[in-house]
Amino acid sequence: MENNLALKFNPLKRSCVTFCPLQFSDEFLYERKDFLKLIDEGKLLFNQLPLLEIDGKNLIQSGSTARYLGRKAGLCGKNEDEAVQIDMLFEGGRDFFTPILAVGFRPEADVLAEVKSKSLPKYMPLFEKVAAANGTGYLVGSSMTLADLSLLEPLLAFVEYFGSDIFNDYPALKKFYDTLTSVDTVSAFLKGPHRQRKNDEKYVKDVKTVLAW
Ligand SMILES: N[C@@H](CCC(=O)N[C@@H](CS)C(=O)NCC(=O)O)C(=O)O
Repeated sequence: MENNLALKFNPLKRSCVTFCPLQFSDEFLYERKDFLKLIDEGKLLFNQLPLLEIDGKNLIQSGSTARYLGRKAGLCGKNEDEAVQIDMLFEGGRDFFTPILAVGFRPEADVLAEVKSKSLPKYMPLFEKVAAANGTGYLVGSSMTLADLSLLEPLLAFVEYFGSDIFNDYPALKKFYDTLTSVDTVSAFLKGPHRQRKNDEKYVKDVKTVLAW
């Protein structure tokens, strides 16, 4: 599949759909009028971003979108039991990730302090247990799934902000991180043009402009 995906992001720029091993192009919105145009065109069912244009469809809701791509890429499990396990972990990974997205919209130091004192102690031991019990370097089964991508996103962000000491008490998560970042598609993504960087002032300003916050 070649370049037949357009991801219209502005907020949620680190959404895990960008890890999907399919070719895509992404478009960012910088002006309010471009957001209103998408609404006028009837592309945004709930008048919200992100939007994925694929297969002649306009997909919204980041979770639905990720699952759609995940199914296409064979990342949603081999049977119903695996699928529901992957889905629960996928949602848990998103919950783990959400607080740090506030960086720049609230003072960075406050957000990071909260992540350190609340999110990390809550979720790291839980995901450590899952990764250790599975034992393969992945969360479910012995190859990459949507659950892994959902957890990798917050871990990448935490390593960026706090360094790899976050793994000091979590050997299975360290193995998970090393395994995932070595998967060819992930490694290529991390080095490639689609990888989004930390929120900066310009990004926060653009989001506020586009969404009229
Ligand atoms: N549940 C939705 C939430 C989408 C959402 O809240 N989008 C925000 C940007 S992060 C938005 O477009 N807000 C504009 C609005 O609600 O007017 C998803 O996961 O995609």
